[in-house]
Amino acid sequence: LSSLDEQALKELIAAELQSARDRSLGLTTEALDEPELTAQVSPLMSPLVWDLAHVGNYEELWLLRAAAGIEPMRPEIDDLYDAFEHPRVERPSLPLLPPEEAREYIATVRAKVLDSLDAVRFDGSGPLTTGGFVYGMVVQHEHQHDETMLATHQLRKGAPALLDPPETPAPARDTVPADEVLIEAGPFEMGTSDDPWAYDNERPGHVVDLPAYYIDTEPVTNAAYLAFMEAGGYDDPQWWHPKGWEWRCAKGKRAPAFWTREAGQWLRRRFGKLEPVPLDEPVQHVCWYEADAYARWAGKRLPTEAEWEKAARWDPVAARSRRYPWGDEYEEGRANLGQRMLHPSPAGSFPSGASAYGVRRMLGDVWEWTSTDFHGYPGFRWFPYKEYSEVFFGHEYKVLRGGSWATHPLAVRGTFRNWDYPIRRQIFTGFRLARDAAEPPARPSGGN
Ligand code: AVJ
Ligand code: FE
Repeated sequence: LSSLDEQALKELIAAELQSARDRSLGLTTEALDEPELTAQVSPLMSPLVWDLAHVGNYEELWLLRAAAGIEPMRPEIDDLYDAFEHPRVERPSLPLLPPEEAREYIATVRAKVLDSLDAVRFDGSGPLTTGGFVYGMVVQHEHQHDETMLATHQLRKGAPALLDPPETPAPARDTVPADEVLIEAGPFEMGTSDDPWAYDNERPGHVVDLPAYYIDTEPVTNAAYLAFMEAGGYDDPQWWHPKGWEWRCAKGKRAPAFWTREAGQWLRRRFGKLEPVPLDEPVQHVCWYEADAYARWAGKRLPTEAEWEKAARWDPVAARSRRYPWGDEYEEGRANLGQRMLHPSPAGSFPSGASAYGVRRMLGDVWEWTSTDFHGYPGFRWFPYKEYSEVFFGHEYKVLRGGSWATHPLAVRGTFRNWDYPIRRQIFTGFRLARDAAEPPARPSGGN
């Protein structure tokens, strides 16, 4: 990105806006009728047609009004699509644009964005447009909502509306050389001060000094998680955080979301289809409390956010942090990102995505819970609006890292931070484990 001249960057932006839109329209296809698009499948989610018009309204606010100085097109609908005015549970009862009108509105916004792009300067006219930042923000925003729409599809009951893409050749796999690697004590650079499309919460770059620790080379698999279940993990309060045990008892949970047991076999419902739980894929749809309980049972713990990032980005030989685990440039085929399949990949996949330390699949497959609460880095300043991240800082949210199979490559990097409540399971989330290097594992090799 930083190496492109303004013209080339604008061409890339136009192409990426288009591909995000193709994706959004694919998730709200006309194969879904109006009742499907306007229904609320869960109080946790918006109707799909809300997400669709919301991405267009956000684009109008930031790219037409703020960046290009164009008059509001439909100021009367701003309130409907303001996520802070109306929590998700209220959205189905709002007078939302019906699907056809929503598609028309977002297409009109887009046409005006492309018309005005030439005239907007990416240097000198202020931080919003420097390096194309606000365009990058809008592309990432649309992809974030596409991932949210995938979670809505996953929660939806009834016949499948999304189909697995045609089988592509299985990604290269090999055996994982070791279960965990040692990350030696020492400082590393966390976050970034110069990534042009990084969010405010990824900034500023700062040095963090960590004691030595071990981190798993791969996310915890379904097989390993099943061992925890079969060992009675859901029935033993000693493994659980007190609030986690409360959650477990109140909700009566005994397995990851979307799992059911039939005739002695564990099945999962994935986008409307029941299938055997694939043992070698990372466990998905577990909340922070489940990840935390598993970790305690395995004699380990969740990594802190800083431990996750050092293992993913730090190159101890060059003594610098990389943008991606494998280097500074995104390269196709090194991670299961971008909805290339509708599930995580099996253990051993994407060996070429390993970090300098040999830690694998840090990006893609499943978001990973960390033990860290969501806070601003030292010197944090909100930009360009407080409601992207600052209003969520505190002790309520846990940080998630690395993106999932549903995350677009432009919407994640080694510094990217996501967050959610510790009880949430509809997101495409798993975890990996860590432990202090100073102490031996409490159980030999844990469950992983
Ligand atoms: C960064 C994924 C927590 O989707 O709720 C979307 C991003 N901000 N619209 C979300 C976001 C405004 C946010 N997460
Ligand atoms: Fe949004």
